[in-house]
Amino acid sequence: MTRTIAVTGAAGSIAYSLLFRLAAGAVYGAEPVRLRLLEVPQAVDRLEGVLMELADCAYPTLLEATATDDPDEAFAEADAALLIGAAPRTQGMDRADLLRANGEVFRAHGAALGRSAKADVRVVVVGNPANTNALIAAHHASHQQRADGQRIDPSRFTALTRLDHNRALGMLAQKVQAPVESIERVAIWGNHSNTQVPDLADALIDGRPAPAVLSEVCGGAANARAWVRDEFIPQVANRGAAIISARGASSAASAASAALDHLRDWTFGTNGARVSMAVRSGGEYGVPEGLVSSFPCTVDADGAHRIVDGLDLDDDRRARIGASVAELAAERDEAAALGFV
Ligand code: NAX
Repeated sequence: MTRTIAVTGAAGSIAYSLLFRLAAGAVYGAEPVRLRLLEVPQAVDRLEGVLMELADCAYPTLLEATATDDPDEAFAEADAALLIGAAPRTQGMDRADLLRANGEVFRAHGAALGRSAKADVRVVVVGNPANTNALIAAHHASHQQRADGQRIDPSRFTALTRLDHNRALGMLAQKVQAPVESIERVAIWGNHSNTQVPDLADALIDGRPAPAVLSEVCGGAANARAWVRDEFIPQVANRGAAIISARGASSAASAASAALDHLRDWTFGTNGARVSMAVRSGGEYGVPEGLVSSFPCTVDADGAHRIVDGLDLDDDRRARIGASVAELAAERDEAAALGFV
């Protein structure tokens, strides 16, 4: 089966790490891919250079790669779309300014996806503010008249919190000196912002509850709780800023890797493992219906994602999740006030 994948912001930093792995089979293995790269008109020349390098890799799995500045052309018959392209956050800009600039981008991209992509397209929004951009794009996609009479369901739009999830996994693995594969059930809740809730209360390390293992490592349950509260949660939530200050540029390779993990798991299933994805809420865990919020999810073998149900959240997690979800609700209200939804 040949897959058609659209990637926006394709001349940017994250895409430069992502496209080569995608073309080489990181998501679809030996299945051939067609890449449709979208950029703003002024970056299409740079994109030609990326196309040359892709051709020079001579990947057996890369059937074709094309570049355009026309969203409908980029999204035509797409099986998946990685929406990385976004208006950059410039000096002095806060999240509200960013939302205003990106509302236009995601309104246009959502509408074009709604008209041109396959009805069962999988959309992964990476560009920030990712959750609310996904909500805006889903809204406009689902309101398009299509030639085939179908309608793209808003649940086909997700946002990337897998990077936060992977950061949490990496940090916990380092703390307890255990391989990443021995850790399950880490979760990220809420917004992809510093209000997010990294959660290891239900995590298992080699099948043992993470809080018990941490208690041994930290010298007692109180120390373990302090490590989670004072180091783990703030460091995961602020990792992006730490990388910018260390590297002088925002996370690119790790963001690319996480986006590929997200799309691969969503396409082929997680075999019961929990991953974090920002998905449309149906009201689970008190998150208002329609918000795109991060939850622990599993994906069935047929590619249907499900929010893990029945988790018993303590007061601390409830309060933190409530605060992050309140931020998402405020972003949605602001998007509504600006006419984006
Ligand atoms: P870059 O500035 O390197 O690249 C972005 C590219 O998008 C540029 O080439 C630009 O021309 C293009 N672009 C802008 N508007 C476009 C449009 N309307 N159509 C098509 N292309 C358009 O940024 P990069 O480092 O690649 O980051 C991209 C986005 O990812 C940013 O919004 C960033 O904040 C976000 N991130 C999200 C993360 C997540 O976990 N959800 C983590 C990493 C990253 O911070």
